[in-house]
Amino acid sequence: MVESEVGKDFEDADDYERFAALCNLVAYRARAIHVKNDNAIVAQRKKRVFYFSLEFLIGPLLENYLLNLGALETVQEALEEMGTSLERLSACEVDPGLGNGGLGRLAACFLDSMAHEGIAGYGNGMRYRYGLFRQVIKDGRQVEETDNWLAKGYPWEVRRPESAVEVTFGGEVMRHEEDGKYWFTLEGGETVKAVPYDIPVVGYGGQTVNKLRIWSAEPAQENFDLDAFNDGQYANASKFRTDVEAISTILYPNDAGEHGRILRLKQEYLFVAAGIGSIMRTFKRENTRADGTVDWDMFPELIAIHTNDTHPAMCGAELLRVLIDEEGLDYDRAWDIVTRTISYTNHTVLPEALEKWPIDVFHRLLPRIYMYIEEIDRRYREDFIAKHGDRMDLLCETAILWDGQVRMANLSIICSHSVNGVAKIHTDILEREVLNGFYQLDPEKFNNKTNGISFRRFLGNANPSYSRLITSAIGDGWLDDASELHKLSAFYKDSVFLDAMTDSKRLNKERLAAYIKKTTGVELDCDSVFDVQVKRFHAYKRQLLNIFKVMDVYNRIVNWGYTPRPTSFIFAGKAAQSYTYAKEVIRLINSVAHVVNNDPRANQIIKVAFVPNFSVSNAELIYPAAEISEQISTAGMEASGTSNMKLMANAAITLGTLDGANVEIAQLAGRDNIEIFGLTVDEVEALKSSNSYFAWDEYNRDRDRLGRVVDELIDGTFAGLSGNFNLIYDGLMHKNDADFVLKDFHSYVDAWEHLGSIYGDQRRWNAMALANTANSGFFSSDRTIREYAEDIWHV
Ligand code: H53
Repeated sequence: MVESEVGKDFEDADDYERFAALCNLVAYRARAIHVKNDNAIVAQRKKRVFYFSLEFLIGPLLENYLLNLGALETVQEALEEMGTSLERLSACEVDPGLGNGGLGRLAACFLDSMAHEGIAGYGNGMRYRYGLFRQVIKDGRQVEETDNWLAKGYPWEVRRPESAVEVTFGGEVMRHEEDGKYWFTLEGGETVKAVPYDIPVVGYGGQTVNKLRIWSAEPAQENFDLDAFNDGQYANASKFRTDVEAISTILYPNDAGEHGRILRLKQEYLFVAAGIGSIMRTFKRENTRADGTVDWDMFPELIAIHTNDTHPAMCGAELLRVLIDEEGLDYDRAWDIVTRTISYTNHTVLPEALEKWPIDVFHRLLPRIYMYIEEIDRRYREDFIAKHGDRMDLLCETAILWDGQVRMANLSIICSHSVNGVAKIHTDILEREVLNGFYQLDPEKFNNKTNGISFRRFLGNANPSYSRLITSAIGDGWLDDASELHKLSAFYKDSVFLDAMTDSKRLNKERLAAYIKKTTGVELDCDSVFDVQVKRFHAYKRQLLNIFKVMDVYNRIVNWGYTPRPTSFIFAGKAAQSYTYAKEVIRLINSVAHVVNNDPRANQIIKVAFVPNFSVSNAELIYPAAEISEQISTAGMEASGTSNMKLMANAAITLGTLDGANVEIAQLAGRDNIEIFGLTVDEVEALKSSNSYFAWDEYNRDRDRLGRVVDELIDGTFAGLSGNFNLIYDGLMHKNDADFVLKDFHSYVDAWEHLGSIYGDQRRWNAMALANTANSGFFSSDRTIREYAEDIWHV
């Protein structure tokens, strides 16, 4: 293979060439299965599911695909025999940063699970030229560097120029009339060619191979300006190209936050229009009758389109446009097809993440789509007034066009037959508050689908020593069906098993410690507790609360002779480039690390490490080594969280608030096996609505510990690396601590100390940790996908 791929002997090829040859071998096999699957889908008239998402954080694929194809060990052994190793070749694989965080990774886990469940499920996304920025830390600060993930090419993708779709922006809508009939066309505007790249998605068991299709924007025509070139204006000569390619150049680095740029709207329409264009082509090919007519009734029977957050909200309007303008269906028939085909998942309650676009911007960029949105909105209002004329309050909450803006969440909901949240408590909050208007009107539309994760990747691939231990005890059926992990409950009192857990964790801690030493220079003590918080930086996720705990513990060690359980506090995560507050928290953590790690009075007991550039690949090193899983968001704010599930599976004990999926983790693992603290959702809501919370009261109540930590933000204690932390101080003390960090501080530190007091009894600790793994199977994305398939997609 190496010979035919790179024209060299295996001996002469370098690691990357060997790696690429191995990928091609796997992809070759995968594509053969895919073609067989595709033929069967057509023959059996099987329904297809299209998962539209602006983010797919797929991670490195090689080891996962070898595991799924049942070839992992064989390949490992073969490579050893050839004088190299899988580990060595895998290290060559890029980690495509085509997503920001939870939402993008969830989409990737769903692809894996759809293939495992034998569903014909396809991802539809964007092929960003540059993925999410690479994070480096300089003087404690996050600095963003370009992620040129395609520099060496990407061995898994195949470019499919023959399947390109033309997409038009701008232009003018013209009305035509003949014989009492009228219709509209879009004239002029800028036409862009969306070119798809396909990446195989290999399901566990090797029976099903689906694909992820990502779109790249290219000029529809080569308009090279020869005159400009001859004039020496080289950049101008190919300006037509750079303008168009800008659409798929970058991933917006926002996670559950604002997306206010016009280019973002272009991205959203590009991948929606291209995806629907390509679905249409296939549908018509397979459903055109002998007389040339198309069997449109079959459309919702054979196709489900799922919209991940509001980013693909235009799916409804675009499908409507194609069915009416291009295929000549009447409005009512087309609308019925749209609403039976489309479904929507909401992933956040943060108001700033529910996208809104100014009508004038929208109208100018997408005039025909805007007309359809106007018509959807007009009919919605008409229907509403006929049915609930006395509830104008509900109409202003639920209409699409309001206050000069297009409300994308409302558009998504109105075009969908199903709306779901991503954890029980999140769906409750949607129904009770955020989307209550829609819920009152149509409660049946709402349902919950608690998120899940891929156990094969995040336990099987990521944690070989623990996986081997589990498999030796209960067999490897858990890879296929994670609920089999329940069988581990037979080992809660098995001292041999429990002691083996310590050995496995130790190996993983050493592996992580070596990585941290290499990337940060910080040396961790593998006898200390590994306390881990890894996720995006966001005020509501309260990394600040965690570092306040560290500052307090440090103060007490240095001043009061306190001896806590020795602990390594490990953080990782990126902040959106423009999110100054979150970036300040990163700087604070690094500044505290700088002081603590260099203070001989404390650094034998505690250390702080910030792992730079959190990504799928280093996440796979971090989860297996974790012992405490920090899930400490302000109650009501984290829709679900998924790192909580990955850490639970890897035998870390959750220290968390009753928020997101933590609530379900507590129920499943049992309250004795997880440490819950802090305000509940109801308490947060009560404090907010009564205006009875005052940050200064918390500060004054405890000047010795909490007050001191707050003061240290601005008194120079941690200013050594790059200055004080006035912005954070202001947020707490002058903006009244919107995330209740001070309020939850004491219950949080007490809860942490309680966990530390248990840790000394390793067998007790491991039994608790094992109860977590044993009860984590519910959080398999296979289960989540089965629920989507049954309740929403009907496949
Ligand atoms: O989606 C995850 C949730 C998590 C939530 C996250 C998310 C994004 O990553 C981006 C945008 C958005 O609206 C939500 O914050 O709680 O677990 C997957 O559902």
